[in-house]
This record gives sequence, structure tokens and C-alpha cells, in this order.
Amino acid sequence: MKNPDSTYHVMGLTRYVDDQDFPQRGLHCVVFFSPVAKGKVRKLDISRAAEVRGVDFILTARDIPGENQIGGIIEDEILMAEDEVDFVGMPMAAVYGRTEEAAREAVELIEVDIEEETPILDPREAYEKNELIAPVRTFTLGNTEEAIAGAAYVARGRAESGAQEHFYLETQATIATPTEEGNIFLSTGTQAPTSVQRCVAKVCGYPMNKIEVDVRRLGGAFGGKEDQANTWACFAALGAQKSGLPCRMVLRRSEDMLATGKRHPYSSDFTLALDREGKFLAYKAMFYQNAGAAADLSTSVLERTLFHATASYYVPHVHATAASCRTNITPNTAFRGFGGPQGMFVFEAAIREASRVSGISVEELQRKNLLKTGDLLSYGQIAENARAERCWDRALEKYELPKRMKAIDNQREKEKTSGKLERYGRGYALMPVCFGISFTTTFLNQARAHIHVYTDGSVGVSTGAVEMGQGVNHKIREIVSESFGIDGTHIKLESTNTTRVSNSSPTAASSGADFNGAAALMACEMIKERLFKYMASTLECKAEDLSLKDGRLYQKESPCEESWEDVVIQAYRARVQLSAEAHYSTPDLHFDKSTEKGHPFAYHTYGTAYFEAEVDRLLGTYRVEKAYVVHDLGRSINPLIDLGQVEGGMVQGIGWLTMEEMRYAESGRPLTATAGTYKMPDISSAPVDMKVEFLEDAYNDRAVKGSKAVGEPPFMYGIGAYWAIKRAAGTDFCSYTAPLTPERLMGETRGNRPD
Ligand code: LUZ
Ligand code: MOS
Repeated sequence: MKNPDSTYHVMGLTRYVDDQDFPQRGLHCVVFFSPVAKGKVRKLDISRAAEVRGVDFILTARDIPGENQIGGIIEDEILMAEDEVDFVGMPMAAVYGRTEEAAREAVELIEVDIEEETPILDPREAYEKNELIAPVRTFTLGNTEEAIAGAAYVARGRAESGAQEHFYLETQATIATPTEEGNIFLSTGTQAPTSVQRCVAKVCGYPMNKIEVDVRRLGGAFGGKEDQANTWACFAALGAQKSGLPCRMVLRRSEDMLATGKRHPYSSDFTLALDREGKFLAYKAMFYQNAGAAADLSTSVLERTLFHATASYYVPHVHATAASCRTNITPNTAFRGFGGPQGMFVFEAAIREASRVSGISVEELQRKNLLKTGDLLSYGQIAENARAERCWDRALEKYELPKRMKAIDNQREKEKTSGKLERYGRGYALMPVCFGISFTTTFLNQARAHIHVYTDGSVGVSTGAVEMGQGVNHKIREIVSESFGIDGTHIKLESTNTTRVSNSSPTAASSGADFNGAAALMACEMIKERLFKYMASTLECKAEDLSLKDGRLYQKESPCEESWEDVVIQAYRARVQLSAEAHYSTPDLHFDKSTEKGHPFAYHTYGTAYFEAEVDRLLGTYRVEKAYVVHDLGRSINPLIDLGQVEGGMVQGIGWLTMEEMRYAESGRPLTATAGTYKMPDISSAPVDMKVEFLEDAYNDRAVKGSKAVGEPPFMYGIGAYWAIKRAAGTDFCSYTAPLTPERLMGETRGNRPD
């Protein structure tokens, strides 16, 4: 079934927040950001700005009617600065003008005097100074020290990974409209409508029921709107609350890049011990997470790093510690993979180091230690139905990898013996992925769906899922279509609205379709049960014998006279309830933070990717030529959507580890917070030759209709591209630092360059 959204996207008819008609009398909000990373505020003077024609009012921290507090997990983040600033880009004042131009003119006239202090930018320095967001966490299994002491080989090292800008095409945006009795309606670009509702209510000093949040769709999010849409929604709501007028808050690209959080950079130490045959014995790691100036989701991100510290491998003895370190950059936030990629990158670096010290090939180490069904993970969960080896072996067979790898090895061997480096080098790498599916915060694993069947047989579906281009609405449409046996054109996916589906979890953790699809299916079943009960009474047959297919009622295998529409209208006239609300919560999840053990994930998603890259050893430039994937999607609900997710996630992962680099001046000012200075992967940097096979015969009994979550796992394939490039450059056993920009690669190949 074709996703109708695509047509509207291509025609430019899809409407995002700022495409709505905005009334002329409405106000436009522009925020004044701290130009200083750390310091005491001596003066904040808005008097000249307030005189600008067309400016209605300016709000500062003092004017907030509710609490100046937007921290979701830990209450450590204020909406607007009070006596101190903690990062460049921290909001200090909000100007509300009749036009955006007037508000921007006024922002330029705001004067501040800040007593500058030396900012902390490095997470290790923050750790030394005990600037921690929360107490450190440690996952342990077995006895690591003993295992290291008895090991044949021990690999030690350090790995660094960088920040990543989400670069969703639609920047952060909210339009707030006052309705009756001081209530506020918000049209927001958020992955978490309930989180916006809660946060806005707190800042406005309202109960939650006065705030209605509506989300039609987002122009991308990638985690950047899981928590950080809240800030901008608050500014719009405060303006509407004060003025009684509609208020528009839409960030410019440069504001968005300056003031919103990124993927967390990590600096990590590792020790990997192995026996003579290359079996992993023990892994020790210390992760320093650069959280930025406030918690945001950092503690959850940190936790997922620990859950993925040993990547796709079985390690019997583990000691992994992680510290969320407070620094003076923008509070970092959720980003596809959510700390998992950072943890897995370090383990892959440890494998390279282990290969260097043991002389055993990387691929042999990887294959030998892949997770198997029954293996115990450091957090107490046992790998069930592990498909790591199946995906790996199938990739080798399907893409004839042994032959390919051999050819590249031979070239390298030739160079070694002749002592003559070619200008262009080729390299390969395999990257297995194993990613846990569920929110690690157990209570978030719930969702609701509300379905109306109208008297003409058309259907409206509301869930807590937010459509952000990932196709969740269409997957739910397919589920409903199959359940009712009707064509998808009869089914409308409504906006995500807090008054229709309340207390929803963010659409995140790759779980949007899993949870909301399951709830939608349950609601369909409830309606069907009522329809069948009624029709059985009129047809004088058994309800169990009735089914719906091809727009018609069936009794056993034979079609009845009644179409879907007939059934619906007859049931309505018999006063049968044609709407249903269903609630889904993932069964059997638990986790005990005091022991760091439990069963946090419903299941794991597996896969393997193979990459080939070519490096120009003279210039340091490279191309990722081939990406061949075998990915376990369970039984895909919509293969085309899932293919898009796998390819898109993989390219985004390659971008993180290769070209995307966020730099800061010593003052803490970001140097790359514009589209012109931050290098994004585009279509020309995607692998030229990309092939994706979905693992066959892979039904998953832990998610709706046998499917598996798809959003995040493929992101981590990008780690393989990094190693393929390094192997091509001949620097695969040194300097485990990402991103691998051409400049960095040039540096790494010094002394290893063709004449
Ligand atoms: N968000 C969250 C997430 O709050 N908890 C999670 O475990 C998670 N995982 C991935 C992405 N977002
Ligand atoms: Mo996310 S990183 O699943 O918002």
C-alpha cells in the first residue's frame, strides 16, 4: 500500500507548523541568547529594545507566572537566565513583536553585561571537578579484574566520538493560540506532546488541562524534538498567555543550531581482555559523557550507553562505568541511537586494539564473539532469539564477502611487500548491530489509540504516535486496514492531540509503531467484536465464524451480502458503539536500578553491514563505495518505509562518524552553528552502491504483527564505514577518534602517505 504522504511531500502541499495561516494581529517571538558561556549577569537592559515600534512587550525570567523550570527528568534547567548564564545560546529574554522584523530589531538593542568566567568544555575536566549531572552508574557482570589478570591478550586505549547536529529540515516551531477562559491551544513540532503540555503548564502556572497540544507532523526530528521542543513551546505560550493573542515562535536555522542540544560527545577509556583463541574474556570501560549545562535527557542517554557497552558481543565479565558530566555548552539531548552508538563505537575500537595486540583479524574476533541465544548480558537480560550470527553469515554468503575481502587484503599485502603505497587505497569493514528495543525507563512503554468508525464506514484513527517523516501513520493505517478488511483510503490518521490521546510517551526509542500500532490493533479488535456480535444475532450464526475482508463481511470462507458499510450502518442503527479506545503496555519489562539488573528490553534488533571505502591517501579524501546490509526487521509491516529507514539511518550514522564536526572556541562559543560551517552528509556522500536485504523467516512475537522496530538500529551501521575508511588509509589500528574528517585523516596518514 502506498503512503499517501509521499505524494503531498513531493508536491509541496504538506503543511508544517509555520505553513499555517497566522493572523495579522498575532505576535512573533524572538529570543535573546547569552553571548557568553559562563558568567554572572551584572546587567540585562531591555529598555531601548522595548521602545522599538511594533514591539508589544519583552519577558525575562522575572515575568514568568509559573515556575522558571523546564527540566524533565532532573529539575536543573531554567527557561530564561536569572543571575548566571551557563552556555552560549541560553535564553535571557523574549521579545514579542507585531512583526518578526520588529522583534529582531529589538533583540539587537538588548544590552547585557556579564562577568565572564572560564567555561568547562571537556567532560573529563568536569569529572575531575566533580561537576556531575547525577551520580555515576556502573554495570557489572562477573569478576573483570580476575579475568583480565588471567588473559592471554589485553588491549587498552581511548576512544572519542563527537557531537551531531540533528538538522531536521523543519526548525523548532510552535504557534500558540489562546482559546476561552485563558486556555491555550498549541500547534507544535514535538515528538512528545504530553511533555510540551506538562512543561508549558508548569511555566504558565496552569494545570495541564488548560493546555492542548496538537501535532500534525514534523519535518524531521531524530530525537532533537523529544525534549527540546518544550523550550520554544513555552515561549509561544507565555506570549499568548500574557497578550491574549496568537503567538508564533519559529527558530531560524542559525538560532536552532546555536541554542538546541546535539548528540552527546563522549570520551572513553577501554580495556578488552581475550584468551589465546580470541574469545573475549572481560571488558572494562569508563565513559565520560559531555552533557552540556543541564540534564535534559542525559541520564537516560547515559544508561543506554551502558546497555550497549558490549555492542553485539558476548563478554562474560564486564565492568562499565558512565559519568554524565556538566559542561558549559548547550544541554545535549536525544539523537537517534540515544547513547547506544557512543557505547558501541568504543567497543569496536577495543576490537581493533585487540586485533593489533593479538594478531587475530578483526573479522575473526567479531564473528567468534557474536551474541548467541542464551547469552547473559551485563544488565541481567538473556539474549533470546539472537540473530546476530544469522545476519552476519547471511551477509557473507549473499554478498560474496570472503571473495571481496580477499581481493582487498591482497592489494594491501602487495603494497607491504613492495613497500610502494598506491595513491588510492581500499578498505572494508563489517559492522554487526544489536539494539535493545523499549524505553529503558520502563513506565514509558505504554500507548493508547482512539478509533472512530463513522456511519458511512470511513475511519478516523488517533494515537499517541507523532508522524515525523518516518511513516508511523502509514504503518498504523496498514494495521487498521488489514484488521477491518477495508482499503487504506477509507482510513484517516488524525493529528496527535493531547485531548484525544492523553499522557502519551514521546514518539522515540524506535517504538512509535510498536506501541501505537499495537494499541490501534486492539481498538480495532474491540470494535470488530461488537460488530460481529451484532451481525451474528441478525444472521443467526456464530460470531466466531464472521470476518471482514476486501470491504465485505464473510461467514466462514464465503462472502455475505453485507459490505463493510452495510455492517457499520446497521450496527449504528442498533445502537452499537462504533468507537474504541485501547491501551497497550509492553509486557514483562522490569529493571532495578539498585542492582542494575532486570529485563529492560522487549527484544533486540540485529543486523550486519559490510562497507567498502576508497581513500585518496594524498588528499585525505574518501568515498564510501559500498554498503551491503542484512537487517532483521521481523516481518516488515511496510518494506518500503523500512528500507527508507535503514538507508537513511545508515547514511546519518556515516555522517556522524566522518564529516559532521561541531567545534567550539575556547570561550565556549560554537564555531560551526550554521549551515555553511557544519558539513552534512547529502546524497552525494551516501554509498554509491547500497544493498539491503531483510532477514528472511524472521517473525518477531514481541511486537505488533511480527514486526520489529526500525528507527534507530541502522544508524549504528555507520560505525562500519568509519573503520572501512581507516583501513583504506592504513590507520585502522591507531587514533580511535571520530569524526574522521578529511583533515583528521590527513593527519593520521602522515608518514603513511604515497610519495
Ligand atoms: N528516549 C527515552 C529514548 O526517553 N528513553 C529511551 O530509552 C530512549 N531510547 C532511544 C531513544 N529515545
Ligand atoms: Mo529518539 S533518540 O528515539 O527521540
